[in-house]
Amino acid sequence: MIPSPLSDHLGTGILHLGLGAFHRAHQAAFTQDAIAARGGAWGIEAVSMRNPVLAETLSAQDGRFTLIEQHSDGPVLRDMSVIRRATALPGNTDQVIERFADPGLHIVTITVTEKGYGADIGARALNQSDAAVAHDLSRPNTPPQSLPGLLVHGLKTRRNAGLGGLTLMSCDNLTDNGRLLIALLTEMAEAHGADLARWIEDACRCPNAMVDRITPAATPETFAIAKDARGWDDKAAIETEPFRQWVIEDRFAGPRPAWDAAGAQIVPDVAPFEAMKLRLLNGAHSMIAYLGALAGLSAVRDVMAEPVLRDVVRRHMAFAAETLSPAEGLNPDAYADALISRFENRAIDHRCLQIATDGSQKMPQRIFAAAQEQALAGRDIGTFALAIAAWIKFCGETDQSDLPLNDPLAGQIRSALDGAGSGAADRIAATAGIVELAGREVLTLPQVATATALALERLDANGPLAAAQATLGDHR
Ligand code: CS2
Repeated sequence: MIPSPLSDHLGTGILHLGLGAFHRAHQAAFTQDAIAARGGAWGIEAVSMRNPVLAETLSAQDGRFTLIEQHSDGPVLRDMSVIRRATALPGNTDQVIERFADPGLHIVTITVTEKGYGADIGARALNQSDAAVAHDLSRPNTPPQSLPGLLVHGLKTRRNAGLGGLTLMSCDNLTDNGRLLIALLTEMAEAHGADLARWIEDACRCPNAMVDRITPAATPETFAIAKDARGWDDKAAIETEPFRQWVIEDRFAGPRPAWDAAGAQIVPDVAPFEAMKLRLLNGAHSMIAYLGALAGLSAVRDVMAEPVLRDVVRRHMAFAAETLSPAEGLNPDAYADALISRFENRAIDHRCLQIATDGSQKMPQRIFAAAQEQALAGRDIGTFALAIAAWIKFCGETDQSDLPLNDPLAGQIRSALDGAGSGAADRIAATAGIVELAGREVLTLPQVATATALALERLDANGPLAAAQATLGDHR
């Protein structure tokens, strides 16, 4: 066990929204290391947006938890103490808003998943048909219900206290996440008055950030490892891989932890790193999740143990790499090889069904955008068609099984697929007709529609392994 190096009296300069597994394995670890290296009052107050259980658990443990890093030669355990306060948002909205008026607060970080922003990710604006967003826009003087609403209430409180602006950083897998966040904040702030919107634009900064660390949901095995090592029941323990990466745009409103001393890259432009991660790692993850689930395989590591699936995943990374603009310091081929090893890590039980959730929010930036660029440039869309077909088939099959489709557009997907004929082309056209699906236009491009129909027919007729084999045969 690596003991925590942090003092008991650490100020909380960071407010984090979205107290999930990823935050504890990624940002908490970088921040604890940054404080150990260079100091600073950078303790974290973490807010659980929906589920109060984890906030209660962490509070009962004084914010301490065990981070289990699964190296090839065995686990390394770390005593984490950087989270100084854990709060559940339900029932405590006023208290969280008040925190913004703390002069010691400089940074708000966010991991609420793709769907948590109340955004129309295609239009890069607030999603007006989201009930929480609509509420916050029409009744700005009542307690907020959406993330942008909450942030704007907090920022208004800060401005009214006469304090300077904040850095607000999205750490979710969305294209240009910082620019998206500032656009949502200013749009929401307009409902409170143009002066607040201008203050946010002038005083606050939203850097783009690429975050990476594969962190599955904890299992009973996770808790058993922690208990063995510590002798007490750590119900907030989490397992993760050794690898971690954080690339942050150098765009801060005020001070920041020395995250670079902990290995984070602070760069002028995050876009090339972000595109490589979204298209190679996350794109391949979604492909693995849908093919794996259709094949009855439980985890990423099981999919990687099937040679034909492993090969089609590596091939997909090569296709995805062709869509990247060359950038200094990036080597997509070496990155892809490293990803294969990370996905093969036998100690990481990363479930296909976990990654398969919220496909409508993930496919646009992981698969659709790259497929569209390739098709419009007249290039082969290769494995992209297989990934899209696997998602459509997964949605249809999940709908008919006991397992509910876990997606904010589940209702729309269900009615589109239920109303379509059983033929591959019909299901693709029905999916392309879901107006809320960002990037759906790609499915209407003739090259994409034809290749996806072929892949879907192969999945229907012979299953995922044979479909992967046939795709590989087409693209030697
Ligand atoms: C995964 C990501 O669940 C998913 O959709 O693709 O959470 C992935 O594990 C992380 O982005 C890795 O950094």
